[in-house]
Amino acid sequence: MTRQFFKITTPVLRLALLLSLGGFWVVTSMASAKNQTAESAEALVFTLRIKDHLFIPAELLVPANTRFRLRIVNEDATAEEFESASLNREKVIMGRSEGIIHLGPLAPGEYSFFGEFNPRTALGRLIVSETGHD
Ligand SMILES: [Cu+2]
Repeated sequence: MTRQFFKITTPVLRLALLLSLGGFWVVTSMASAKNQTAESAEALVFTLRIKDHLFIPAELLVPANTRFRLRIVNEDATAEEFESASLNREKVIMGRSEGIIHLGPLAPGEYSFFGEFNPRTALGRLIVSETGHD
């Protein structure tokens, strides 16, 4: 039901959505300018939920060329494994618990991931977008 919301096709809309979601990131990145400190990178967190063997949102917008943490909250009772060949990551998240994956800096593009324990339903991707640099 949130699918329409995340099916953003134009770069301008994607950028607008990214900026609205990443307001916190904008503040921290402006503060650190080009020499991003470990501290500001640690402050940037994006959350992905697992519910009914689906990733929510199925498309997650994140900034390019920036380190960030992907927090994965598994609301299902059963374990799931986040897996992505393009991100070179896999992590088991037990039922009703959460995990953190450190990612980036990533080049702009789309990086697919899936839940290895429910590969037909648990599908998603990171949309990595450039934002206007200073
Ligand atoms: Cu695996």
